[in-house]
Amino acid sequence: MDSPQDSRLDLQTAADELGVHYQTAYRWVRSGRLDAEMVDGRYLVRQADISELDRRRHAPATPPAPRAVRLEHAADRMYEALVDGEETEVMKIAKRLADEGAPIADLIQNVLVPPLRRIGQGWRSGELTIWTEHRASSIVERLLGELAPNPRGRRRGVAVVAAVAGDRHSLPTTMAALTLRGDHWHVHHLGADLPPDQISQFCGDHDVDLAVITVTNPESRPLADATAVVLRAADTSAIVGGAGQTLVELTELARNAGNRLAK
Ligand code: B12
Repeated sequence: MDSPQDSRLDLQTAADELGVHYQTAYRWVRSGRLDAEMVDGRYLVRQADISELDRRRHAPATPPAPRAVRLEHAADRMYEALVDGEETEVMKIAKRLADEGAPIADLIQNVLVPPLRRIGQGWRSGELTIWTEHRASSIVERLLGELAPNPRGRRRGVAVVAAVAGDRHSLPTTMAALTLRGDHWHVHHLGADLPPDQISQFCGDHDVDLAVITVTNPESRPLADATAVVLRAADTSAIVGGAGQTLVELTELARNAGNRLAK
């Protein structure tokens, strides 16, 4: 004899037990969510399958993974997508996090920086080709363009972001520019490889409150520091920083400079 769990019920009775409309139970059968057997033109469902589905429907939802773990996981997927040149996937990963409310600086720092550093290491060791790095960098460039924030409200002041002549790493200047924009600065993003006299001239002509000079190529550090000295002498606040430092540090340094200006 069948045990009660083996007994089979028609679909209407199964729907009643599950507390759903017949059509819903029918859709679940069609989609494979509920096992059923067709006998003489009728669906029959095992009591055990009804109980199991009922249990799953009422089980507490799995708690979402802590944020840091989710970002780390996203960074791993981002690395794979960048190395494979899967631009659609890159956009999907980043936009999903942005839609969930991840601040731009967090997204860059936790989801884009780790893969780029890994790509830099792979390129250096010969594990990755130069074109893999170039393709990944181009994708990141386009992604950052899509993510550019434009928050409402009063601006803290006018900032310029640039890297000096000899430093061709423009991506970190974009990261800095977006971070400051997200933190309510009005930002002129001048990019990389800029002669220092051009930076000074721009600051003089545009009433700039703060110049941020990003350094990624260590050989450019002396010129970046010298440029900052010239800017400060002309009464423009200037901060120099980059490789190995974070966007949180940048935000704090910029805010401190802004507070000094306000006094
Ligand atoms: C992409 C890339 C390139 C691209 C740049 C494309 C572009 N459009 O930007 C190209 C191909 C042009 C390039 C060229 C070179 N590169 Co390159 N590059 C990289 C790579 C992979 C990513 C750069 C990046 O986007 N960094 C941003 C993130 C990932 O790094 P980060 O340090 O955390 O950056 C943060 C700070 O900059 C901060 N920040 C920005 N502004 C400010 C300001 C302040 C005040 C503060 C506090 C913080 C801050 O924001 C970022 C995020 O937090 C790096 C790897 C790496 N580790 O960075 C190599 C890397 C920087 N490159 C390197 C090298 C050697 C070169 C070349 C010399 C190679 C060559 N033989 O030609 C040339 C130099 C060209 C030049 N004259 O500048 C080395 C530098 C080694 C070193 N000595 O430190 C690295 C580290 C790769 C490696 N592992 O060897 N590169």
